[in-house]
Amino acid sequence: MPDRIKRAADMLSNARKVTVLTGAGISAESNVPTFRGKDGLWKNFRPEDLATPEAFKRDPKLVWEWYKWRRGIVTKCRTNPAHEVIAKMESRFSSFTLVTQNVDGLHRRAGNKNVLELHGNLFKARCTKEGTIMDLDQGDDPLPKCPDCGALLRPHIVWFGESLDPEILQKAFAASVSCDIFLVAGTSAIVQPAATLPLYARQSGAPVIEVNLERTALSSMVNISLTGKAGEILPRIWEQMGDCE
Ligand code: BV8
Repeated sequence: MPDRIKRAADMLSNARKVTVLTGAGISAESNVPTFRGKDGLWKNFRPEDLATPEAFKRDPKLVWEWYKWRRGIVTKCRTNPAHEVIAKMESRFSSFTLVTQNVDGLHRRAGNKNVLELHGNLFKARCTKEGTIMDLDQGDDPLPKCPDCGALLRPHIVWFGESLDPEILQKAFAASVSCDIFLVAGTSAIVQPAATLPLYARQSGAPVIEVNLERTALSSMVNISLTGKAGEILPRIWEQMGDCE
């Protein structure tokens, strides 16, 4: 493992354009629940009941209540060393794109600016009539309404069966096919189209480095697979990159 960490650090040290894809595992050490692990959200909740447009149509109060509960968890969380290294990377490379499937906003809290949030953001809402995206202040309202037109708001989250924002997805694809190195961390790489991004990078000639607690569907296709906690491995890579501060 120390050898592979050193190799990853050397590869990153020599890169100019870096793209990073993150998933729920990056926030696990901040105590934000993941989706598919032993204590993952999908062990206790059914995505069909909470994270589809049909679920929202059937029972918008229940869906809003679930997202409010998740916002409450995230509000109490702090960023962890994995978020902090990824934030420092943004100023280290001449071109850096962070693509995240996370909706918790912790990457921005850690200091990243160039973030493509593929699946939306827990702290934003969208007007169901006009599509306007806004910061969310739900308060005690079980069914928040648009301040402009009074229509029902919905969480600004990409649910299963919904298309991702084409502009954000296009930028994520472009950053994946044009980078020198692609780093993927804390994702089971199951949900599409996010899971395909590392494969696009690989096909375009960029080495892919994976950091995950366990092996994933991607592991056999990456150049370096590092198994362990992102909050421990990413700081070790950063330390070995040299001339970083
Ligand atoms: C779409 C709601 C067009 C938001 C989420 C092609 C093939 C098969 C299926 C499909 C396909 N294309 C589309 C689909 C369907 C579907 C899909 O991918 N299904 C999967 C399950 C097979 N995709 C879609 O519907 C997407 N839309 O493609 O539109 C379309 C439309 C109709 C029909 C066809 C196409 C929309 C996807 C939106 C997903 N929204 N959830 C919410 O409430 O938050 S997905 C949910 O999973 C989260 O958003 C999350 O971001 C995402 C990804 O999960 P991960 O982040 O990877 O988390 P997970 O728990 O799985 O894994 C955590 C990992 O961390 C683990 O590997 C663990 O080992 C690791 N870990 C844990 N701790 C640590 C760690 N690693 C390091 N350190 C640690 N400390």
